[in-house]
Amino acid sequence: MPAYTTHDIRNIALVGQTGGGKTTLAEALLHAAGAIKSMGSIEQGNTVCDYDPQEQQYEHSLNASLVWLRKDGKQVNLLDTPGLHDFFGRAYSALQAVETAAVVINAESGIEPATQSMMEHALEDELCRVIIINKIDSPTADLAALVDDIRLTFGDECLPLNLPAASAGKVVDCFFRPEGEETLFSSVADAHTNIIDQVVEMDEELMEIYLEQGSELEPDQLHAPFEKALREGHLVPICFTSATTGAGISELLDVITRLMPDPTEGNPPHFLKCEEGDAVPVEISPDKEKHAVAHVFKVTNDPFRGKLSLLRLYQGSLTPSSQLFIGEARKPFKVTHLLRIQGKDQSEMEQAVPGDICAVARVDEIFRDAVLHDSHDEDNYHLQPENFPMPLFGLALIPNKRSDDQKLSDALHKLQAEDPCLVVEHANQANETVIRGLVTCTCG
Ligand SMILES: Nc1nc2c(ncn2[C@@H]2O[C@H](COP(=O)(O)OP(=O)(O)O)[C@@H](O)[C@H]2O)c(=O)[nH]1
Ligand SMILES: [Mg+2]
Repeated sequence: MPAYTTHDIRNIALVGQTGGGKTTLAEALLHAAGAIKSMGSIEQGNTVCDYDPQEQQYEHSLNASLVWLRKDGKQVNLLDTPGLHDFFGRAYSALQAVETAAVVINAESGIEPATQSMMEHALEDELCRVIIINKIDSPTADLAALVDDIRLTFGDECLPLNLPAASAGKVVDCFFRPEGEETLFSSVADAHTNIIDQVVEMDEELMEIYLEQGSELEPDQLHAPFEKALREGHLVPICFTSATTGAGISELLDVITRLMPDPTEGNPPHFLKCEEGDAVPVEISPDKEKHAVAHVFKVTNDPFRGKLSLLRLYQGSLTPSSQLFIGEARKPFKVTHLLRIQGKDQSEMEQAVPGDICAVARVDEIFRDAVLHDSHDEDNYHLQPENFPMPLFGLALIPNKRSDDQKLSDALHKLQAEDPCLVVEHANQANETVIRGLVTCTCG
């Protein structure tokens, strides 16, 4: 049995412009929680998330990576996503698996195109959102102006949960224990009042208590309205961090474990039963006694380790002996290797509970976006289609040797299976293979 329940799980995707510090932030969170002994860096090419040799060579994330940590009994599953526009499909796929999108903004460069896309996309997907302003150690960052800019661009519901301290190097909590030190701008008392005012608007009874009691509400009294405010987009908390100095990292871990939704919270996933041209919404609940229903949000093909399928379990439990159908297939496969993923490392799991993110190895028939289930009652179930950006650029490929045709075709189909925004076509007239992607360098 796992040492945690569905209520203990927090699923978070780190999204945003490349260079904002998402991969370093994941590393810092793992380190702070004791999941890794020392912190790797992008420059040394030894982070847990960017383990692919190409990622290390380019010093950019190219794939969504799954890592996990345990803090105060909570199981935090983090998906670090690529911020390059070329790989938005991979970032959007990761958003399908989580309750919370953590949009990372680079304090040096402010709001960038990917910030905008990810904020909008997460809202469309009805996810809870939190903004992380990273690189607060930068001497060129104007943090007060950035907060104003964020509120102007994304609305007044964006409110700081903590603030950078006047003496750089740490942040001051404005929510749990708002007795504070001097801050770089604004004040702890103002930030505290603004957050509480925003949260109590979700609950009339609490509003009355608040008006009688003043601002002495306990964080526990605020949990339900806080979660509702996140779910309804009425509140987008802002947290400050420096992934390299460690400022704000333990505070961010607290925010994740104490305030972010568990899989029974947040907005429920939209599953559809698609039959004879009709798509009817169906309810899925994070109940471990019900039939298992999982969605495959990522597949990778490793030449040595074979196919790895990352899945989010929405209902029921999984064990290595579970027998699962892939989509509408009549014959099930046996899970055998149910895996927990830590970057490139894998460890066997005895059981997955509803809401957890895990992986299944070496099942060639699984494809990205497949629904895996253990009863024919859930045949024809699909997760509502994601609004992926359309591929815009095309590149014709001709192998050097005609005899390499098959090799090229196999490699491209594997790539296509991994990236929802990559399309491989055969142009019959010209007898050419054409790949289409989001920008030219995807195809280069
Ligand atoms: N000064 C500073 N540099 C950072 C911080 N976080 C990340 N970096 C650096 O910013 C660069 C991009 O970081 P990375 O984690 O790859 O960003 P990602 O593209 O969002 O994943 C790397 O050189 C990091 O060392 C930070 O908090 N402060
Ligand atoms: Mg990265």
